[in-house]
Amino acid sequence: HQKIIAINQAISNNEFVLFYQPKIDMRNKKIIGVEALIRWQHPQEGLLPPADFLPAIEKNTTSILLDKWVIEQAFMQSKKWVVEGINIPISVNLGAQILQNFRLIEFLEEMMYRHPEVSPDLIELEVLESSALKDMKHASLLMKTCEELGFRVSIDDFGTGYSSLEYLKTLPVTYLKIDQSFVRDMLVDTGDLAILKAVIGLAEAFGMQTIAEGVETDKHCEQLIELGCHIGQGYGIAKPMPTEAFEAWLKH
Ligand code: G
Ligand code: G
Ligand code: NA
Repeated sequence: HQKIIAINQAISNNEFVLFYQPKIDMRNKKIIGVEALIRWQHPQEGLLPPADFLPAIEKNTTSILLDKWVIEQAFMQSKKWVVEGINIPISVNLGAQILQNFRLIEFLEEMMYRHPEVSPDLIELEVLESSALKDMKHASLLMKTCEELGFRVSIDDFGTGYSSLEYLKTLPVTYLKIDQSFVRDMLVDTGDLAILKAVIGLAEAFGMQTIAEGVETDKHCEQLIELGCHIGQGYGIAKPMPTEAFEAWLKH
């Protein structure tokens, strides 16, 4: 409980920051998007990763506050980049609470109204397969409305949540992000390789693109391209970076 209070306080004190991790087309190394990943710049404990604070608020409305903060930051960052001629979509992660217990559409419409310079297709919403699954009917309706507003929607950590394929067929999803556990071991584990192939085939059949998470080596890149997954994200490409470091990375 103490932690939830501290996190609420930290939101008001502006102690959270976003790091940015590029997603590239591995065939030509061109950037196709960037994922915003939250960190807590704690005044005493230093820079804290999400694992240190998200679990405490996962089931609490504070997670909605934090996700709203992230979405608004993404709009503001996008506005700055658009002015500089950087038209790279920013993706944000949505927790289960904001999907289930919040008027997300009204909030997104408010963001569009307050930040008209930002085309909604520059904002991508990453929905965990496991949280979409909790109420597929609701999630699928929500995703459709987001897509109708012009946002991109992707399913995160795909392969870990046993999505109903029936629903997947009808979801307006741009990207399926393949969970890093399958990517990490694809070179040594034939089971993971088989899952990877199946997900890539499924995405193709449904007109979705795949993004491989956790790409750590050139060997992974080569094999993924061969399998038909062209977009990658991972430490082997670039780590999540603060804004200035990301902007410097872009120039190279
Ligand atoms: O950045 P890192 O690799 O430590 O992130 C760990 C996990 O935390 C990621 O899998 C991601 O889903 C989650 N996460 C990171 N940033 C956010 C955020 O802004 N909001 C939510 N809800 N989850 C996030
Ligand atoms: O689940 P999500 O897609 O949000 O994953 C993002 C998380 O994965 C972040 O915590 C990020 O730091 C981490 N991550 C990104 N690339 C790699 C990688 O190549 N290897 C590992 N182990 N973690 C990664
Ligand atoms: Na994500």
